[in-house]
Amino acid sequence: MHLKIRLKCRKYEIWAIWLFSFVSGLFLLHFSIALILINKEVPQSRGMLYPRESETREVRSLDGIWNFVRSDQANPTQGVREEWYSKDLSKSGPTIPMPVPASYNDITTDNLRDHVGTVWYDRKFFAPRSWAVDQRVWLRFGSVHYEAYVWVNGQKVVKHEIGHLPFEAEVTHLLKYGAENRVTVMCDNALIQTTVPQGRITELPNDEGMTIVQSYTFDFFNYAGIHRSVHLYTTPKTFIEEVVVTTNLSKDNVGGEVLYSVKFNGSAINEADNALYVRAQLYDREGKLVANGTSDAQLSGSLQVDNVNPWWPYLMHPEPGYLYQLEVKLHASNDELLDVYRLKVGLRTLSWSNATFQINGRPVYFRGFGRHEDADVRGKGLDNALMVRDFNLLKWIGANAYRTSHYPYSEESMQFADEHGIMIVDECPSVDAENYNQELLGKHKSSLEQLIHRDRNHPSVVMWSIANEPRTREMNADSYFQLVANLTRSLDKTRPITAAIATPWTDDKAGRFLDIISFNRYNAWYSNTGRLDMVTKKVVEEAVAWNKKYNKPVIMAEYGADTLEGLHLQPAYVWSEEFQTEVFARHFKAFDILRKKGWFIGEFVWNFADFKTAQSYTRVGGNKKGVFTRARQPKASAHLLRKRYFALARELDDSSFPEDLFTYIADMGKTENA
Ligand code: BDP
Repeated sequence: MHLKIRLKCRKYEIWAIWLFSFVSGLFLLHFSIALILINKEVPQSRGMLYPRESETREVRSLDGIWNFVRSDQANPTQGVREEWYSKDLSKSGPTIPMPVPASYNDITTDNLRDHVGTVWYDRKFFAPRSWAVDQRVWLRFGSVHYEAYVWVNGQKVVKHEIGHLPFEAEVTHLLKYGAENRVTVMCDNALIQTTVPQGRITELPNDEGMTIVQSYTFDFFNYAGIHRSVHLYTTPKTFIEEVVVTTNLSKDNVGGEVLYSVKFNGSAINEADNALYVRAQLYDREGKLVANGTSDAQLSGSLQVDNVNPWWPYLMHPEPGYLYQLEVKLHASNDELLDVYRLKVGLRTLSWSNATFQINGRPVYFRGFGRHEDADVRGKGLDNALMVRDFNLLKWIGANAYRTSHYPYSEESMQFADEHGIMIVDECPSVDAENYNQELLGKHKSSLEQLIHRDRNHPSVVMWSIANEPRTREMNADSYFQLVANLTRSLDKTRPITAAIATPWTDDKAGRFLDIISFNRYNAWYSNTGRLDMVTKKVVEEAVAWNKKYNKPVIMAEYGADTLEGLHLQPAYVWSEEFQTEVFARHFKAFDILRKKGWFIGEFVWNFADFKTAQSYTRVGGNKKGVFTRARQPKASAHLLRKRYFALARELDDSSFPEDLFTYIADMGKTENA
């Protein structure tokens, strides 16, 4: 089975590392750069519509407390060899309770946090008797990190690699209806040189002998487990498997068009007459029908909307995030209604040039953040309370965008961004890519294919980010990123492509394949630490150099400084709240110089909130570059950033200031009631 191959690879890797200590480092380097990358097809995702109830569908959540076992690190395949999935996990050994969704790492008080390799989950559930008739049943996981193997009643159902992305499988034939069933999941968190993201597994001596150690270069904790909701849902025998929506607006934004294309799964009801068709109806926010139509034989069609309410970003319009509801009804040729699926649709257009990015014909300036899905206790587990709090903070601070650094975020948060008019730079899970090889390329491309398949209908998604800080000076980086960018473009021509690059512009080989250049730089932090007088000019010079090299719009995708909340030092000194505030102000000055040049289109602070990282002497409990603490309370910099973001919104989008933006200090020459 594949796991064994993985483990063999891991062994090979360990072996290779040993070998590496005998031969020169250069030998391996030359070995890897000599590889020629071939463009191979990636597997095509199917289905995966977000589970929604309708008159033809039922949805059941399997979230809750599951049983959990960690494997012996030295024996990760034991459970597979001993077929733990064939009976209740508790029969194979002691289990502990584990919440789903959540990362398992911070739940217990022992060393589960640093476990490397496989862990097991199981739980029981009933399948109602009513599901036995004329239904199909699907088991869907929002995300299991990093790799998952799933069994139902002891039968293998699905395997999925790459975290933060959904997967599903039909379980109709495996369920016992009107009876109890069991779902078992084995999850493997190991990251090696051919996973996305990459990591290394090494065997090192410890006090008891040898132990396995996971390392990685990226700067966030490798949380693992069943991170998002698990659903069972039913569909009719013949059902709507996919809906793809694109939208157009007339030049004056008054007329709108919704183009839809549907795929069905199942046999047509009347085999002799295969002609299924779709009825599509579009409802506005008040539930009023504004357009309807019937598809062509390929199940595609278009709806025309008069006096449209376009989808606008937050603060660009008094009514941002306007969504219509598209109702898709699949009919048999005899008009019998087979299936109904509803989804939210925002009507907007995107366009870009070598200097601007426009939404509905108006230039956009991004005021945003790099973020993480990260919180105390639940790690990267979906948490609705946290999600709603985060969106409240985004709106409080006047941001209009964030990047899903450094992996796809929950589907629930994408829907929330649609509703609230927050623009998303949607990033795949490739971080710090290096040692480019064929297998890595395949998985990197697959991660983008899965991401685009999942997120293509979200109006909030305005750009694809194909990598964060890839080593783009390395040999092969050009052919590698050309192939990755080509695939992305072939899957979606309606959105531009970017990548957050930290390689110096002089050495970068990937920028020419992007539509928009994003760069990450930590002036006064990683370079010239503490030198606030060495920020503004350097930011301006670097942005100008990127623009000159590639003649494309430029975004600063990361800048910032670690800050311990409550540490105050005047004059500003690294780690203090004064320092972070001052670093921001020096950047703002640079951004204002750059904005005048016409091609600088956005600023993203690193990071929205403090987050957990691997243990390191440069991190005190994690990365502290948050504008908010991990508990989502503002640092001093948040108040400054809020003033800037609202000032930009007023200047660029004519929006008004919130009443509490400025604290009264003194009359300042005006009378109070003037
Ligand atoms: C950048 C990375 C980001 C890190 C950040 C930092 O893109 O993931 O967290 O640096 O060091 O290079 O704070």
